[in-house]
Amino acid sequence: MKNLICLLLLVPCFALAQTKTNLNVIPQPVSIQMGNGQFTLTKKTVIVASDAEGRKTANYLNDYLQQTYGFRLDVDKRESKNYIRLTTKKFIKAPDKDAYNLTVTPDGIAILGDTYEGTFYGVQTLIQLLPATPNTQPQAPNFSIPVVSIQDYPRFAYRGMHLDVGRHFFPASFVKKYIDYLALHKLNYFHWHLTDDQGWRIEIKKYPELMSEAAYRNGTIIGRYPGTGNDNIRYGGYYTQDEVKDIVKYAADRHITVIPEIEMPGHSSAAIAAYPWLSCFPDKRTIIPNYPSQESSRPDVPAGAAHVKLVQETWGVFEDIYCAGKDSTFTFLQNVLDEVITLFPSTFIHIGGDEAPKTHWKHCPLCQARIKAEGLKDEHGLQSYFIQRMEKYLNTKGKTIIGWDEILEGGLAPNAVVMSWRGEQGGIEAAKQKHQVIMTPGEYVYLDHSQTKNEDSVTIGGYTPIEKVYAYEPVPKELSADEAKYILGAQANLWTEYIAYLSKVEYMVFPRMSALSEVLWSPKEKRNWKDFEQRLQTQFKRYDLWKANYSKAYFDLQS
Ligand code: TNX
Repeated sequence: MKNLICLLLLVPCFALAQTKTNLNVIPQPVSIQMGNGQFTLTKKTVIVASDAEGRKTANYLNDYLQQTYGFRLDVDKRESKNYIRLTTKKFIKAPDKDAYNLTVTPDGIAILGDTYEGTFYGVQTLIQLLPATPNTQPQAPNFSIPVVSIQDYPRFAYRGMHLDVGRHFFPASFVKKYIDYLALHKLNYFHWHLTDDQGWRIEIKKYPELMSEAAYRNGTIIGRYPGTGNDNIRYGGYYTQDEVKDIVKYAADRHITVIPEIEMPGHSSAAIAAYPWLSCFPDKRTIIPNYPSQESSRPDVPAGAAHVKLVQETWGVFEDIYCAGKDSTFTFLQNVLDEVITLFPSTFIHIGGDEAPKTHWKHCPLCQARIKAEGLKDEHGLQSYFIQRMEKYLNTKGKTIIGWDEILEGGLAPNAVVMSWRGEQGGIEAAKQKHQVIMTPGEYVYLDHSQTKNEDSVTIGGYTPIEKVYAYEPVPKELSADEAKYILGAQANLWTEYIAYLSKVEYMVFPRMSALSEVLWSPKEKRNWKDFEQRLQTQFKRYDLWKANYSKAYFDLQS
């Protein structure tokens, strides 16, 4: 019928069909032009890929087809009549290096990427043109894909997701699955939070007690105090360097950069438990008069006792941090980073910087001597000295540091990238100082917050429903066009105090990761909640297809 109308009106059907642009693709592409007719993908369809990298992408697609629908396609260098063609060739005028064009005609599907990343993102879009329901005929697939022409590229260069493996440990196989989810959402940075008060998670050969001591604690602590979880069991684990290399490669094959985070100077109880000399007060218990100790509220620690050196078994912010007065602290951290940087090709290395109480430094003679010798104003100046000293070291290795917005305290290290988490203010300030910024404001993109007011699983608090994530705008109005260029993009964080199991990770990130992907990829003017909501219905089916758990909070909100 439509064909007839096209003929009668003598207009190209491509043009006529342009109004129907909803293909249920998330994130929404830059431009979609629907055509007429369809391509049928069958067992006879051949993936045409002419070079080695193209064949890698073809294998990725085949692995997806195998896992999801139970079949693979032949891959060939030669042209075929019934094809999915993967080509990578510099565009004459590419809007972005990650740009791709995807063209479906009745004969086949052509994906053309400006770079291999672009081709890969084209394949991600193709994946979403495939059925969102299981394949009932694995031996004889018959998938209809509408004739369409898509031009697409991302809005932001940094599209990230974070995972805290310090509070709870997740096996390497799950980390890979998480990376797969990022790839399916066209995200390109995985921020791996590897060390915290409750566990050290990366093998460092020079310091074996990081593995034997710092990687384990007593009890899994789902609640706030020991006694509420599975107490007195040794809980923990770490990734061997071989596992880390394998994960980094797995991510690189999906065009995802893994950024390791080694926290300093705070959130360092686990390392201090293994090597107490990293603390300003290495004795098991240090009594400081009038010390406002948090831990004194714990039943097993007498009031006035500032610290018991242990891998923490409760959540929070702890006052015993790396000692900034001792050179041996810096030597330790440099040696740790020496091993870390051999494992991670990422230019960015995250060194934390958040939530570092200054109480110990205030009472530590060596820290006070350092403040004097370096002409620093106070302990905040010492924090800045700490970060700058580590930055200088990493710069000599060709690395750029990222730090949480507390690294603004006492002055930013010269080339530091700021991750703005306590709202957007830190990011705004950093951009004004011409520093690069990654936005991760808690209110919008902390996926440890609950997604419904009727949350029946335990969360850390906060209320961040999917609409809120979707409404997030990473470029603050306060910035001029020039300053806005310093906003590299944004990232959602998954802190795991109350997330101990794999299915809970999925429950917390889905569907909000899908909203994030559209915030980071799609043109601002294309963002439309009502339209997204429609496409989300298909995305829910895809989660089922991927056998991924997800929150049904969205449906509660509708009822
Ligand atoms: C703050 S965000 C932290 C984390 C917690 C998180 C809980 C940041 C840099 N620090 O240590 O896990 O809040 O939402």
